[in-house]
Amino acid sequence: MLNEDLLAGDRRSGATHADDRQTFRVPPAPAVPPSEDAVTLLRDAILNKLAYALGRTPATARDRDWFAATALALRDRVVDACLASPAPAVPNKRVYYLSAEFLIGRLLSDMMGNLGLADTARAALAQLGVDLDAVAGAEPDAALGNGGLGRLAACFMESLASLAIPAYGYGIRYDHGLFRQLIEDGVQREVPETWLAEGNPWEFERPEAACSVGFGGEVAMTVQPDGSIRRVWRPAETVRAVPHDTTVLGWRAKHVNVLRLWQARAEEPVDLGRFNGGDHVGAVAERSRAEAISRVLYPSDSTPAGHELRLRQEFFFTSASLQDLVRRHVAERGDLRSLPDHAAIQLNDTHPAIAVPELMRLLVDEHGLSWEDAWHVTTHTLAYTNHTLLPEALETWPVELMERLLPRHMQIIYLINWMHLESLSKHGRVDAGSLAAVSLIDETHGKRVRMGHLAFLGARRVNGVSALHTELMRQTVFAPLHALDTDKIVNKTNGITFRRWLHNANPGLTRLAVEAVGARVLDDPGALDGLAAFAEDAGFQARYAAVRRGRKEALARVVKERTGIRLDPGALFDVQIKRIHEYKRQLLNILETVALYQAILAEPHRDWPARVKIFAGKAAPSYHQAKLIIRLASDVAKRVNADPAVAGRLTVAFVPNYSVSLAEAIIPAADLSEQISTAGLEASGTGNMKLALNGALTIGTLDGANIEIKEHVGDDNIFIFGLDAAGVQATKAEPGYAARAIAASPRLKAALDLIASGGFSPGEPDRFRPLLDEVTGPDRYLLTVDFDDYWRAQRAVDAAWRRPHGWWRAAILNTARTAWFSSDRTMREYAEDIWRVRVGPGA
Ligand code: 26W
Repeated sequence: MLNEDLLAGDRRSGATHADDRQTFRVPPAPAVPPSEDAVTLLRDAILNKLAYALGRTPATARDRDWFAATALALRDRVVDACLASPAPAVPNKRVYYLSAEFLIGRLLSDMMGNLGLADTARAALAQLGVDLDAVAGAEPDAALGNGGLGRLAACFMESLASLAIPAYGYGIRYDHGLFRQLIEDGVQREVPETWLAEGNPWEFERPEAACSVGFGGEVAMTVQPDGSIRRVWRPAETVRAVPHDTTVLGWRAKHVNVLRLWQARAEEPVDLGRFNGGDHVGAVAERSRAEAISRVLYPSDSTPAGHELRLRQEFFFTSASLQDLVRRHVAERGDLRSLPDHAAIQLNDTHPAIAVPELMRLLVDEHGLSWEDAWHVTTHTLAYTNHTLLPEALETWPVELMERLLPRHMQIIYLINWMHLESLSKHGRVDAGSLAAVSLIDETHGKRVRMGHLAFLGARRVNGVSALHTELMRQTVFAPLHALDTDKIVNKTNGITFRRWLHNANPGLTRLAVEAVGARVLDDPGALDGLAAFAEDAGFQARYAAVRRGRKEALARVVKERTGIRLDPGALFDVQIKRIHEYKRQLLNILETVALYQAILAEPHRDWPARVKIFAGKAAPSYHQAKLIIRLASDVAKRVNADPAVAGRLTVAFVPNYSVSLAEAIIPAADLSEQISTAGLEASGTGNMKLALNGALTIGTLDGANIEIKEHVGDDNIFIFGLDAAGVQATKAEPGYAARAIAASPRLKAALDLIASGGFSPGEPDRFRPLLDEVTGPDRYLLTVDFDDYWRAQRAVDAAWRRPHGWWRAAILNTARTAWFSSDRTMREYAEDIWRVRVGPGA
């Protein structure tokens, strides 16, 4: 078995093979068909794994077995790439990306693609009578995340490896990822997800690198020989953190990083004292309590659960990760005061914000640094990314809970806060009243620790994820802190990895791009702009449209299978795929669907273009309004799809169990991308980028990264509507806006009335009352105010769709002009401005 160090490029006994390694290089992906030898070699390796690692024969092997055998054979190649890497054993600086979520999805095509072995693997399996697509379909999604934040972390990991930036991802190895969504009579039901049920061929368990994480207990004071006082935390309980490493392979296998996910285990599997005393159940109770920490992902990305278990999860992975990187630094460099020169730690939102006091504790209590030195190290090593300004999503923890679970950390937080407030009042920079706004403790709802403020103070840089979001951070939630340090907040607009979201998800479009602008587009997404020259070319347009058509036919098969609904691939595919949330306004889209349905019924002889409305997304299990939105979408689908009067013109489908894999099927098939959040509320969005790259036109508000997408694709190639962020603010200051907007829009009123009269819930007119009460009452998300302009923009879409030449021109220009949204660009910016780490060779 390989040891940790080999894979991590972290070989302590270092120099022995360094020279050999320099001479090895994994060849780039072949542009020519795979050689017979390569196919035979891989075929035999797969057969070997099937027999000796899985104990199966080809005759009895299921797709899942072929998947595991193929993954294991490819994993060997990744290890070879790692051994052949020219990267130094001890890089000058490493990036550590701490995230409670990594929404990875499947890894097979990612690994094959980056190894350049996709065609070889297909041919190797074909020789065994096995279909690669069936094998790939047998891989479960690693759904260790809720949505945007988790998927972003996964894209970043892939880009870091592709740029050869030495990096570790650190997170939690949840036994159960995001729940599986069933839709029964329009109602979401959650079923546990079991991605590990048949093992995980990609990971290496590393028991030898485990460490212990403490909880509870008390803080003792000891007097040192020199008379100084040292505080020592004596936890009441410790939990074992066992790392599981997954290799993260960069494009063309040039570099390999590690994603290290921690699993919680009891220190002792059974309490022998209790066991021998006859208490057999009690003897294992501790074990369940410890192991609960990595049992399941919290399924909400809108409101913090506030449970003690969640705080235990956050501290568990943060502490284990910091202990791990501190140990590595001490082994390699000795003195922890040089940590900022060799490590950059990125906090993905506030979930790992407890890193601020934990790093201080490790440095001061465990390694004997002075408070001043430790604070310097901490604030020059940590950086923090904010992903949301929604007030209900900002994390705070009750002081009482923190004191009980993490007593030493609470002391450190108080001390950081005291020094922070002291220095401000000493310099006369803020009056006593404003101190409350910058304090780490919020005293307005009981005493609570503000995790965003804590992360802000502990970080050298704080970033937002789109230009607008960063500006709003400065003006709203972080305004008081920003005023104290105006250089700290910077923008880093999100990105997506093109390997997954273009090359692997849309091989047809990728081939077309390679033919049109050359193979260098595979290495340099900037080359996509060469497609602009073909935007008007009728022949090219026809081929681009044919690729889309193929993907729409494939999606239609998936939708038929999952919902029974038949989609016409010739229709405009209008998609809204994302978590269900009121601010994302799926309800606005449904209202427009109802209004369109009514309009077609009212004017059946107009030439309505055929449109298919596709929805997919999960609602947090306790988010009742979101679940009701799913129900309404399903109920509208039921009536509309059954009504012969609109057949062939309007079809509605809610596709269950949205996931990374389903996104990979929907995105290349989309004609229209719905990005219609209330302006100012979507921090960035990344689905918007994936859809635009694949040539869907956006209908959207001036929110998040939509604004930057518009700047890149041009005003003529996007449909913008609605209030901007300033308009939203102004409108909210004038109560009664909803009633006025409804009175001014007979179309909106009719749609609301049809829902309220039970038009989609026969015999139960009150079914959607809570949604209607929100929209007609407070309308916090301004659906009523934006409705008419949204309707107008949708009719502009209809008009554009009727002119295919113009439509395909715009689609091609979207693909050509979205290269900037590559997460390689985002990672380069982090590397330069935040981490100050060198981008590796060849990148
Ligand atoms: C504690 C509950 C909770 C959990 C997760 C609150 C908030 C979150 C995340 C911060 C929500 C999230 O995923 N935000 C999304 O982050 C994406 C990546 O930056 C952005 O593209 C999305 O706009 C943003 O909603």
